[in-house]
Amino acid sequence: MAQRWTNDLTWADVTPKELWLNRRQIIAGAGGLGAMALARPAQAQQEPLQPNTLEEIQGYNNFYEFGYDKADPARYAGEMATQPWTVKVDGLVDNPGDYALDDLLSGIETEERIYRLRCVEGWSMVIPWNGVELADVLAKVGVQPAARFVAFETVVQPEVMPGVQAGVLDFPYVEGLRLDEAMHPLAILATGLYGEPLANQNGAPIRLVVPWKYGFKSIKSIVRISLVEEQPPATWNLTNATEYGFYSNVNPEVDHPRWSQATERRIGGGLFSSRQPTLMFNGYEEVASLYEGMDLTENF
Ligand SMILES: Nc1nc2c(c(=O)[nH]1)N[C@H]1C(S)=C(S)[C@@H](COP(=O)(O)O)O[C@H]1N2
Ligand SMILES: [Mo]
Repeated sequence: MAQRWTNDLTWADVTPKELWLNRRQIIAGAGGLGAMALARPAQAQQEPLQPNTLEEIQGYNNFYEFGYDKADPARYAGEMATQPWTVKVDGLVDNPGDYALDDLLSGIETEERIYRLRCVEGWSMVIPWNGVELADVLAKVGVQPAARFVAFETVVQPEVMPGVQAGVLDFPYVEGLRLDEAMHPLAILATGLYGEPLANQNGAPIRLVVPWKYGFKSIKSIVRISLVEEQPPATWNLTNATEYGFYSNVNPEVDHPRWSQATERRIGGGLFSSRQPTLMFNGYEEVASLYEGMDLTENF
C-alpha cells in the first residue's frame, strides 16, 4: 500500500528537509526577501506548502492530559512513560489481544506522509509524519463483518498528567471513526515525524492522523483499539455536542458556533504569516465519496 495521493505533499514539492529543520537560522543568515521567496514555491489554493519546523511541531500542541496551554504538552509530556507500550485490540476482531507495539506493527511498511493538520480552533500546520496505514493494522487484526466503527482510547497516567489531575476533560480521551473512514488509505497511525520517533507531546509512541478531519479526531498515545457495532463516544463530542460533531470533517462552509471556519492561521508563517483559505476536507477531496448522500451541515 505505497500509493501516493494527489494531496499527499512530497519532499519534491517542498524545500529540502534540512532547510526547514533550520529555517529560522537560514532565514536569519540569508537576511533577504529574495532568499525567502526562493524557498517558498507557489501553490494554487493555499500557501505556504512547506512543513513546519520541528520546533513548531513540538512546541505548539494540544494534549489536554497535560493542560490546555499550547506550551503545556512540551513542558510536561516528557514525564509520560512510553516503554514498554501495549495496545489492547478488542471487540469484533479475529485476533484480539494485548499487543506489544512492535508486534502490532511488525511486517507493515512505514511510510512518510506530509499532511496538513487543521485544528478546529482555526490554526494549521504541515507535518511530515512517519507511520503505517490504519487499514493495514486493521487487516492484521482481522475485522469481523459485524464491525461498523473503530474506537480509540488514550493512555491515562494521572501522576504525570496535570490536566488529568485538574479534570479539564473527562479522561481517558476517546475518539472514533466509521469503519470505511478508518480503512481509507489517507488514515494513518503515526509513530514518528521528520524521521524521528514521535515526541511525547505529539502523541508518542503511536497516534492517529486523519488529515481531512479537525485535529481533535487524531487521538494521541493510543492504548486501545476496539472494533464495534455502534458509533463510539468521542471526547469533544461528549463535552459539547453542539460545537463538535462526531464526523468533524474540515469544512469551510460550516462555522463553529463561536467562530468562522472559512480561514485558518498557519503556525510559523513568520514574515509571510497570513490567513489561508480553509479547504473542503482540508484539501483531501478524495475522501468525498465516503460522505455521498450525507448532509454535511447536519452531520458536521
Ligand atoms: N489524547 C489526546 N489526543 C489529542 C488531543 C488531546 O488533547 N488529547 N488534542 C487533539 C487536538 S485538538 C489536536 S489539534 C491535535 C494536535 O496534535 P499535535 O499537538 O501533534 O499537533 O491532537 C489531537 N489529539
Ligand atoms: Mo485541535
